[in-house]
Amino acid sequence: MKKIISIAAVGALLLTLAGCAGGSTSGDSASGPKPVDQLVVGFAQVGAESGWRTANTTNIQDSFKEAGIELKFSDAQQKQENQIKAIRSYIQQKVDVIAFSPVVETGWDAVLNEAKAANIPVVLTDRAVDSQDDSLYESFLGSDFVEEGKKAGQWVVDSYKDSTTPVNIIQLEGTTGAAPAIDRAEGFADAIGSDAKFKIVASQTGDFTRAGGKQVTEALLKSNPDVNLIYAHNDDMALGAIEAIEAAGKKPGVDIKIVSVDAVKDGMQALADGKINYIVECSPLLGQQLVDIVKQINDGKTPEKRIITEETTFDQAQAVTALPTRQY
Ligand code: GZL
Repeated sequence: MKKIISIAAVGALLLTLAGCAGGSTSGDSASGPKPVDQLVVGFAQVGAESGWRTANTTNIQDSFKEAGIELKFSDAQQKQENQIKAIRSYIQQKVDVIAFSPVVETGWDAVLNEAKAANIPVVLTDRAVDSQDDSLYESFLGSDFVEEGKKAGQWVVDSYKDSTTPVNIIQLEGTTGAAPAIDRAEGFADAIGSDAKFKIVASQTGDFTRAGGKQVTEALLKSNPDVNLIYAHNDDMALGAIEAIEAAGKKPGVDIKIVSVDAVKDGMQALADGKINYIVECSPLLGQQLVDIVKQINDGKTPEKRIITEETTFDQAQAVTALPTRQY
């Protein structure tokens, strides 16, 4: 009888230890933090729709390589169902942390509850979700998009402060339902709402792509020939708009002013060349901060719930100065 009890006791001890080796890196597991070089992170990226996204992917992959942490990576081609599939795959693989940039704000509670049930912490990077349950993610790391829209709108208000005629604006929106699209529109409207001379005569999504920006601008210029300014939610759509404006025989930055967001290299070059008038920076360099959050979680620490990145703005002269040392 004694022999059976001792075998049962050893079995129970082994099960307890095995239980700590599951998907959790949280400090509450009896086994404590994992060695950093044994951590595995699953990252579900939006896609490769823009220069910003490419820079974001490169920076995250380089940061995890430098940290010696395995990064499983997936590109959802801007489709939510692909991101959800990738997250489920990471849950099956029992990764230690899942990180992703939600392509749109809604529709994540189910899969995030599956990650929670599997005791796998989730970190939101770049874009946010609209879930009411903020226990579904450890932290949000990214920009304040409303503030970015306000900065863009404030430049418009300042630039036209002496104008007494209407200022007709075309808005090129980002991906429908995406946090940056929703919030950049909100911030911009707040800023220009102070004066009725500013009129958004048309607003349409170009899906954050150069092709989308060109196609939408071509159509909207035909129906709004007296437009004064284009507000693009990202540089790629602004660059597409430049092509459409030039094809219409007008001078971008002069006949039709352009305000954009991101400050990626191609956008900064157009700004320096005078084809864009102002760019609000949105930094894609989130990799090191994401590595730090993963390490905090592994050490059983609680990261800040919302970590906002530092960003600035550029006019044409500042772009000329900044371009030579631009990282992305
Ligand atoms: C913003 C990011 C946006 C960029 C676009 O943080 O989500 O998506 O502004 C990118 O260039 O496509």
